[in-house]
Amino acid sequence: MAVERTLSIIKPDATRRNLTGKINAKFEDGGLRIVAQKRLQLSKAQAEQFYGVHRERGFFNDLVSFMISGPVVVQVLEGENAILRNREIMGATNPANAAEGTIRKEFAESIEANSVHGSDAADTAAQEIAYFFSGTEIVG
Ligand code: DGI
Repeated sequence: MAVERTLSIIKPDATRRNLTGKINAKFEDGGLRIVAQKRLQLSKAQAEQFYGVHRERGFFNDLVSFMISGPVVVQVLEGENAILRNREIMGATNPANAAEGTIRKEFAESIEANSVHGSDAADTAAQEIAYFFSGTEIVG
């Protein structure tokens, strides 16, 4: 299996409740290594660009407002099969459907305030990592 990198975001609902450490423990216990990390306040333009694929969806404005409602922690996670592995650790988008032991099952408040983002494929992972990090900020 290939070693991959994926982009993770700890969302404002989780930073507000001081859950960064508990969420990071889920990643590390799940076999992923945090090889870059920084805490940011996203601008409206950044959030709109990041979630641009959802621009036509009815929830887009609410999603952008939520993502700028407080600080986020953006991260690069590295490990074997990291993109899929992170999606497993996160759990389903809607916490009502998330499996036991996943971040979203334990911590998410709703389908929107669902505590974490994780890239869904190799091409989006590469784009999303480059959006937030320069090469020298990632130390494997
Ligand atoms: O990759 P995911 O975060 O699991 O899910 P996604 O790419 O389908 O959607 C991105 C985010 O958009 C998701 O984490 C929360 C929000 N979202 C998705 N579907 C809905 C939604 N928000 C609302 N309010 N309603 C939805 O149906």
